[in-house]
Amino acid sequence: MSNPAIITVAPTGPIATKTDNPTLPTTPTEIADAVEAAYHAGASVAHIHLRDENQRPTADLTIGRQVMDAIAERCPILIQMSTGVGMAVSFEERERLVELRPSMATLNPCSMSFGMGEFRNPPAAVERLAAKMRDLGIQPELEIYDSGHLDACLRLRDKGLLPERLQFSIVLGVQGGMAATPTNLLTMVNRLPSEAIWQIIAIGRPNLELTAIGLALGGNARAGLEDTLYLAKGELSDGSTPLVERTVRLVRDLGRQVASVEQAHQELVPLGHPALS
Ligand code: KMH
Ligand code: ZN
Repeated sequence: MSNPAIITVAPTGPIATKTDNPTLPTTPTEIADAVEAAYHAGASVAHIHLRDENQRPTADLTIGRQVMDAIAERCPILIQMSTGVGMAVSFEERERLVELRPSMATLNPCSMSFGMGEFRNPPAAVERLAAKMRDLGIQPELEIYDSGHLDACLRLRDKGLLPERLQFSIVLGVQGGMAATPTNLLTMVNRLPSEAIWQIIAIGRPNLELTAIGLALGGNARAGLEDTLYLAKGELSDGSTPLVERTVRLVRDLGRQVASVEQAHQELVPLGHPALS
């Protein structure tokens, strides 16, 4: 029997606004409500981006604490804080977010073009953040948007900056990274270390097909408005919950189980971060 599928909800992201989808949660209360609904639908991890009062991405620690507290009041879901934050926020501000001690946080290993923007992750700064996460016992989720990003992660591991068992998000469909095709997904999955934990993040239109292929291959899955604003062509999703529910159906139709928070914690946070206690 295959491993239970861990579903991560990504309710906000760094780019969309309420103009793009009026149900996009941006305030701490809206984000926590969206996460709670996704938890009840089957998500066991919440990937969190923070926004200020003008909906702009922010690494403000007070807002971060408010969001984490509001989520913890509502449900025991694992929190994976985005250190990607948004293109206009400096790396120095972004990296401070790990001081909030989420169970997990993303680690973006390389700089790249990102649509018309520039996503800056200089090598020395990435090493510094990886070391900080290691020292704080925060599990990194490695976001790889191109095949060389995997090699960069393996070099970080060889320098002792990452845990032995690596956890990847294979991000497909960002303009500046790999295209969202089944061939690219298979190529990346075949190159991962055999014991690695992984999920696909498919941006935009191919989100459903590639999420289904990833689940069929034994990976985990991510769902939410960060990755696609639509449930079907021309049909905006009413928040992230319908996208999580769709992923739950895919998991079950494929004969797999949806991981509980406890199972996700056991799989993803091997050091036993005190987040659940
Ligand atoms: N929206 C993702 C493709 C992160 O969260 O660390 C990029 C991102 C990275 O937001
Ligand atoms: Zn993100």
